[in-house]
Amino acid sequence: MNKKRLICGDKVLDLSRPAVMGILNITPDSFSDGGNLYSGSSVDLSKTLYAVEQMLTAGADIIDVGGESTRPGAAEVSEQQELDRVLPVVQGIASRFDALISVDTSTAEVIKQAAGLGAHMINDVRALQREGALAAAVASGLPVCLMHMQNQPKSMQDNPTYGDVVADVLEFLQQRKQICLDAGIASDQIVLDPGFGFGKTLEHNLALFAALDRFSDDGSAVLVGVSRKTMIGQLIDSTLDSTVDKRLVGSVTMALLAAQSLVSAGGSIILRVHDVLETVQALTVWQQVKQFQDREKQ
Ligand code: YH5
Repeated sequence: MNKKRLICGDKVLDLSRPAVMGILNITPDSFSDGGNLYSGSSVDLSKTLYAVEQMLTAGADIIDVGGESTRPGAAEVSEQQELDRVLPVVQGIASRFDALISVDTSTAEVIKQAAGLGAHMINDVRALQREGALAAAVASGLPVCLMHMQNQPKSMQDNPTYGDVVADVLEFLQQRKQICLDAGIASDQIVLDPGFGFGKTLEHNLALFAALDRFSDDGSAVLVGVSRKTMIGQLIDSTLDSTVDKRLVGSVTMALLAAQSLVSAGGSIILRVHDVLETVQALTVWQQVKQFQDREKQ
């Protein structure tokens, strides 16, 4: 059963309505907001905390801190580099804000140390497949998001192929979920994510999007990350792949559609977005209209 909440250490994330996860990219080279939290070659903590404050004021429910760029073509970072980027930021947020912090990492040591500093959730684009990651997640006692990715960021967009993309991705996530259950993570602490843009063509992404409700069939909350991604550009203009800064309205539209499809299926959703204010505004308007409509129907 979907309990409609996650137990995140000393905090609870309410999933009885769509939750918004604001993206905090602590990488010098990230895809849409690369390096904007950097001064020279190191993370600028005061700029970063200001960005966090902005997202919280705009209504973010979670802040997702990531120190590895996973955009198509990106090279891997070393463990030490990731630790150096992520830990001071997790510590800074935890000590200054009453915020729910998620860590976007696949690295066991980052999971361990971030949890020790007060992180509340583990978001892993490699679904805890790296050496030691599963054990570190179990030991943290925190909820986990398992994402599907075909191949690795460096080459994932070269020629992605599937038999049946929805069946293949569902099967992978169910397998990974079972492994987490066997390792002792509770079912209602596991979030599933089809991994939009991670080793997928536009066709693959659209097929997964149309089948979003199936990812919540077993009661799992679903995380959806489409914000500013290539698929939005392709949908807006298939010849030009409109540039990243023109993808705001498309991103918000897609977030709202994802929320609608999961909510009407009785599921829970976390939306991972760059544009927190705009996404929260769309969700709020929708919810108020829906409340009124539901009342009229009684
Ligand atoms: C996600 O979807 N994404 S970071 C591919 C792109 C553009 C942007 C051009 N972490 C997700 O934002 N975690 C990232 O194609 C994530 N789900 C979860 N759970 C990469 C990113 C991006 C990727």
